[in-house]
Amino acid sequence: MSIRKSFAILFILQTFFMACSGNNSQKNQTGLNEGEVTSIEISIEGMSCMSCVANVKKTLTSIDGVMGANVSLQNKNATIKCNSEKVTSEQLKKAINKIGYKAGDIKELME
Ligand SMILES: [Cu+2]
Repeated sequence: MSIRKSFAILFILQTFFMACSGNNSQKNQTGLNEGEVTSIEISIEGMSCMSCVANVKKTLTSIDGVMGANVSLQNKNATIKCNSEKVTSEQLKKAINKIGYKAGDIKELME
């Protein structure tokens, strides 16, 4: 087999695998949309600037089961979209407290 040929095969395989993983993540997303998804609002004390906001957002979105987080400096809260089978609001609260802010009231938002 020539070197050129094996490169071509490698390229085809790579494209194939990339297409596969793309499909998988799409499947996962639709799976998550079929239920178990909740929106939670957690009040947060101690945020004073945009880097606090970014910090909280980064921490929340890195938690397994969290699909998205919107952190508001003005409202002193975070709106979190998550899979309730993977993550609890207590876990989210703990994560916020761990990085130096104070998580307070939790509100479950109706979709
Ligand atoms: Cu700050």
